Parts: sequence; C-alpha cells; structure tokens
Amino acid sequence: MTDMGYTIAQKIIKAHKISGDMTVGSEVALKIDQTLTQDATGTMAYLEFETMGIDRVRTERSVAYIDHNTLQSGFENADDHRYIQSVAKKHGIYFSRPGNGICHQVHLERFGKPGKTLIGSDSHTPTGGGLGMLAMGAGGLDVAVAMGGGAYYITMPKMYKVNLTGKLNPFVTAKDVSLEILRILSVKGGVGAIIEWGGEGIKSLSVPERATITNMGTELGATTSIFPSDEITKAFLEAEGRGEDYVELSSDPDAVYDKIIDIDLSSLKPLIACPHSPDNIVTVESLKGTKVDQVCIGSCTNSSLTDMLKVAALLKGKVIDPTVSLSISPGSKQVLKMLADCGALTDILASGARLLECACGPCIGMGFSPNSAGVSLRTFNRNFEGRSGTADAQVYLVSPETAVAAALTGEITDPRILCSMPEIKLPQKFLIDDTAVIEPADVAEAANLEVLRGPNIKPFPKEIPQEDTLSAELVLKVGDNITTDHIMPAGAKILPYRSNIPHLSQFCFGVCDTTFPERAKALGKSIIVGGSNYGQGSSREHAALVPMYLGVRAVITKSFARIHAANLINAGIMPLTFKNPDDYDKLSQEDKLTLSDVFAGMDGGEITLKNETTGESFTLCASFTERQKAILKAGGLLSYTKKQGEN
Ligand code: MIC
Ligand code: SF4
Repeated sequence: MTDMGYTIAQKIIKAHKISGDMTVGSEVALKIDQTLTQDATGTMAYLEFETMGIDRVRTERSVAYIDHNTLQSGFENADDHRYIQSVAKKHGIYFSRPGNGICHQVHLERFGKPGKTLIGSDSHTPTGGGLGMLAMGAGGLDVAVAMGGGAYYITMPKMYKVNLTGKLNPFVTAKDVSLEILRILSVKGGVGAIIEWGGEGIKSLSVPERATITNMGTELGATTSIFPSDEITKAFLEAEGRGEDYVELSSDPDAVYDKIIDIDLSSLKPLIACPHSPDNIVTVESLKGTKVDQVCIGSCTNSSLTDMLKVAALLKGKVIDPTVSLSISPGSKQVLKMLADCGALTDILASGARLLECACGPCIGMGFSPNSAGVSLRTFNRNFEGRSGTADAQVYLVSPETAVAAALTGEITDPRILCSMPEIKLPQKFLIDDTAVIEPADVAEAANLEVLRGPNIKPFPKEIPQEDTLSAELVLKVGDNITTDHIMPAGAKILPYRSNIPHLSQFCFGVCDTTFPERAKALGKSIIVGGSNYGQGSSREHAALVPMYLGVRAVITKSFARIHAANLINAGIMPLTFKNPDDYDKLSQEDKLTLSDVFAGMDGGEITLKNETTGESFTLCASFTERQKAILKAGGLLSYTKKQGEN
C-alpha cells in the first residue's frame, strides 16, 4: 500500500487484516466478525464445521437461515432444517426459522453492522455492503473455518468507484442502476475488484435501495460492493431499533481508485436484462409489446418494504391481466407483517397476485416454474438458462415497477406510461419481532444437546491428494461464462440432495451434457476445460465437491470466477489457466492429457501440459499461494485443516 488515502473497503480490510500485504493481487487473511449460511449450502457447511471439532463458534455473530429449500415435497429438506436448527443451538449460532425471510434481507434488517466483515455461504452476501459492511460470498468450507475463528483469505482486489450524480426519475429505480452497471461492465467486469458507490447521487438512495445495488454487484463478478455509512444508514439502523450499531464510514478524499465510472441517475431509463444473462441489457421500451406469461416479484434483490409498498400502490384498485400469473414473495416476516398492518397486502391480493412465503422460491426454481417456453419477468438477479425450472423458459430481469406494468398489461410495458408514481413514505420505525430467531444454548446446556440427523445426510466425500504427475482424459470441454447453475443445477427436484453428494452427482453438468457424470465416474480421474469466467454465479461449493467426487482433478480455463476458484482449491481440484488463451482451441474432448512435475510447476507458477493425443505441449499458469499449494497437496481444505490441527 502507498501512503495515499484509503477507500472504504481498504479501511475495513486494514482493520481486519491478520496477515498478508494489501498490494493488489497479494493474498490477505482477514478476521471475520459475522457469518451467515442458508439451508441449501448450510447443511454441508455445518457438517464441515462439525468435522473440525470446535465446540462453539468464535465469531461475533453467526446466523443460520432457512430460506432456500422451503418446499418440503419429501422428508429431505425438513430433515436438513432440523439438523441445522440443532447444530446451531449446540454450537452458538442464531437460527432464523423458515418463514422468517431471505437471509440477505433479514441480515440487513436485524444483524448487519457498518465497518464489520461478513462472509456468507451465498454469493449475494454483498447485500450487506448497502449498510457499509465488507460482506463477501464464500464456499461453505470457508464459512465453516471462519466460524471456527479461522481467517478468510482473499486476493487483494482492485478498487473501482462509481460516482452517482443527479436523481432517479419516477419509475426508474435502484434495480435499473444495477442493470446499467451490468450493461457498462458485463458479468466479467467486476472480477478482482471491489466496487465502491459514492457521489452526491447516493444521498437519495435508502439502505434497501443501496442493498439492491450491492446485491447485484455479484453479477459483475466483483469481490463485493460497498456504500459509505452515513446519515441514511443511521436512520435505517435507528428505524430497526439498532441505532447503537451505527458508525460513520467514508473513503479518504485522496483515496486512489483503479477505475472510476460516472453515472447520471437522471439520465437512466427503465432497463431489462434479456435471456439468459444478467448483462444482456436493453431498455424496457425497446421490447414494448412482448407477450408475458408470468411475473415474479421478490428475491434478495427486490423484496424490501419499499419495493413491496410501491408494488401494492401500483396494483391498488386494479386487476392483473388474465393471462399473467403474478407471484409476490416479501423478503422477510418484518416486511410481510408491515404490509399486512397497513392494508397494502390486501391491495396486492385483490389484484389477483399469488402470495408466496418469505423465501427465495421461484428465484432458485423452488416452485412457480413458468409454462413451457414461457416468458417470465422477474425482479431477481439471475436469469441463467434452466434456473427457473423450465428448460425453455425466457426469463427477463426487471425492477418491481416494470414487473407490475407487465402484470397489468400482459406484455412488456414501460412503467413510465402507467400512471403517476404514488408517494411512498417509509415508517420511522420498522416493526420489530425477532421471535422467529432462536438463540443458541448457553455453554452448559449445549454440552448435553444432541444434533439431529436424517438419512439423507451422507458423509463428506473422500478427499484425494494431488500427485506430481497427472495423466487423465479431458472429460468435458465447455465454453465461456459457464455458471455454477450449469455445473451443479439447483431447482426443487435437485436441491433436497445438497447433503447427499453421491445422489447429487447424477445431475452434474446436466444442462450441458447429461452423459458427463457417468463418463467421469467411469474414467475415475479426469480434467475439465472451460473458457473465460468459468464458475460465475452461485457460491455453491457443490459445484466443486461433486466434480471432486466424480474424480475431476484439474479444471483448465481462460479465467475463473473468484468464489468458484476458491471452492475448487478447497475441494483439492487444481484451477489452472492457459498462459496463451488460444491454446484452448488445441484441446478436444476425450484427448489424453499429462501434467508432469506438478509440484515444481506450482512453485514456479507454470505447469507444462502435454496433449498425448496430438503430441502438442503448452504452458498453464499455476499461481498458488503456499497455503493453497498445501491445501491441494493435502487433497482439500478439510484434510489440510485437520493436518494443521494435528501439528
Ligand atoms: C443462488 O442465488 O444461486 C443461490 C441459490 O442463492 C446460491 C447458493 C446456492 O446455490 O445454494 C448463491 O448465490 O450462492
Ligand atoms: Fe435466494 Fe435468489 Fe437471493 Fe439466491 S439470489 S439468495 S436464491 S433470493
């Protein structure tokens, strides 16, 4: 670091740094104040935590949420909920019951604190950046280690700043700001960076609006996004009865940024992300008239009280188009109760909307899948192919205002032509009711508590140490921007098996090639090749644990998304990149490959790959830290952590 001023993120990193230096690209170990898990990644994270043999979490606050797998069409999800509840009680973790809301929304309301570090086993953990937290998505194993008091390692990111000027016009929203930055930067544009939002324009954005923006920063591939903590943050925390959690936080005037982007809020129009990528952006007016079958309002991006009050006001006294199915999932019990108390819920129901529970729901394909080839407009953050549960659905991402306009007219409609925007006043005080958050047991009681496990919970797969020579077949070659939804699909049918890796493995890469699991298993040892931004999207470590179970030993790509690369290392799989990206074209599926002198190569940062089928050789980048090399040699983070404990 220089003697220049600090950005907000650099200040928090400096205050939490355990080791490492803050030069861009270096590895920094951070002390983690808070953790969160959700149920789709939580079961595995707590199984990993239990394996570490630590009695009680060592964080300031750890919370286990149940919000993803809430459709209980068999015993599996209910068993997982019961397991998480019992493990939380025993080990010092707060438990947010099913129905209490989506982890990111509830955490923002009840637990997030400016200036603190938070990691969560969910890629949208950066939602907390709306409150001035350094909040990052991570794999379950990293969260387990942090719960045990261990450091969280990040590669020191570059610092980007987005300067907002002006004010949003009616019907143009924080969601449109998120879509605008995706239009500018693309789904790869934030990789290796933290995005700080500032400028005069942020003064007109409430904390939930800021959280919409930091939430969707995940789709840029950014390490995280963050807003200053200011008077607006203070007012929000006071309204949540948590005024004492406020601290002011801003960047130094002479802070240095690697990139500065200016956005004039008053110049923005309602935007829409077209299938199948969040950066496939056009204006809503350009798609005017497109027939819509389904509209979904909710998700951790757009389910705050403000969002829902706007939706209710726009629906009031109207009935939705008879050919459209509209779902509303409020983000939390707090939001739902307040909607009910002020009568807004009645306006929503009277319009013909279907009320879903306060959970992720359709966002992760947990019900409410669109009809075949259906057009679905969603206020969510991801529209990856197949994610909705309907393989040929066309999913678009929009603001709540644009969503209502489509629900009323039956077609994509610019909301600005609807009516005038009703004035929405936020309450001075939110309704506070934490009865759905169960406190952990005290140490004495905890010692006698039993952890309740179900038959669907299978042991963690066997970790296999890397060897000095890797000879294996190229089992699968894929293109650019492969998401973790491609690698390990979710949805109502598959999600119940998140704690059963052998069962889950049948679905691996199902979107790309249904023969993959069988072929990989038969080979016993294999290599995957991908294009750029491989592993973008969800933080699910299952996208690494399942390939590990199927025998994948290395993944070679043009570039990786941050969390997935870390998850691969944690699973003992080598993430390697082509030194010359054109070498990607020299490899074909079923080629026999050899990587020799792997350990010396890791030390030197380069490994030679020989394609035995064509006879060609070329260089792969293998830049790992000492810790990462030790993890790979041990076969994964769990074995590494156990070994550390033995020493
Ligand atoms: C998602 O939005 O893709 C999820 C489901 O929340 C995931 C977590 C998971 O796969 O369980 C995420 O974003 O990390
Ligand atoms: Fe849940 Fe969707 Fe948010 Fe993921 S993106 S946490 S599935 S609401």
